[in-house]
Amino acid sequence: MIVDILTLFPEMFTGPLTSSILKRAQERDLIVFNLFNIRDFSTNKHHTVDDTPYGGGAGMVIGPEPVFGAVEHVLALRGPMPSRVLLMCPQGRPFDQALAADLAQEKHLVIICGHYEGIDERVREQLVTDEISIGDYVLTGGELPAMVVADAVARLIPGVLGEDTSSEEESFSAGLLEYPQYTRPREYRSLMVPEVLLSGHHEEIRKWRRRQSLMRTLACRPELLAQTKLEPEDKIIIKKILIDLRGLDLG
Ligand code: 4GY
Repeated sequence: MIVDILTLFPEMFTGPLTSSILKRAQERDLIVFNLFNIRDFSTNKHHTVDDTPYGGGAGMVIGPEPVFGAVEHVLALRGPMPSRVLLMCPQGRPFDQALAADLAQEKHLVIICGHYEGIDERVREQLVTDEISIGDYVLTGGELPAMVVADAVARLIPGVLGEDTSSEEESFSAGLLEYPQYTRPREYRSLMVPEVLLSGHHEEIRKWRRRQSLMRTLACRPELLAQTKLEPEDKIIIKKILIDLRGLDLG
């Protein structure tokens, strides 16, 4: 996959793209990240990209000219391949794992990062295929959201997390919160690892983890259960959890 990122602050991406998993994915040619400075596509003599808003108001708006220039440049570079052009903005579609999985199927992504008060509306109308929001808060620019999307998408590309990730296990846990994880030592400051995990009884461990995932999801994010396709055994486990809770005495 090729990911072309259009930004006024390319240096913001250096850390995330040159560390850890994203670094290794690029070394293995599983993903290519290219950074383009929108300012390089300004054609005026001081290379400005923003201007005061028509109609008045505070702040500055990034004009259409350098953004059209940058997007048309990367689309021409990549030739006739299908591209998705993403704009990171609070009014976009809420980003979630399903959207990440959809984007991970693409050959070419372009991510436009706005800054200041916003971007000229004609960019949205003419160039953008997907407006995406990472959450209901306002940031100073689209750069951090672009990194969030790039990271979530990259780890879904086959080989990026290594060869031994089971997509069967992934789809089994899809839509549920993760179960608790432990490693050595078995006892730390008198805090014990749950006995079942030391037992070597693989079926018991699997059932314990499933129950933990369901309990966490019920407690922290019950709305996720409505969108999740549960296994037949899950309904039984949830009934048991609810029966156990009914007997819970808080004193
Ligand atoms: N939240 N999710 C977000 C954001 C900043 C002004 C347009 C968000 O995705 N993007 O807060 N973006 C704004 C700043 C220009 C982008």
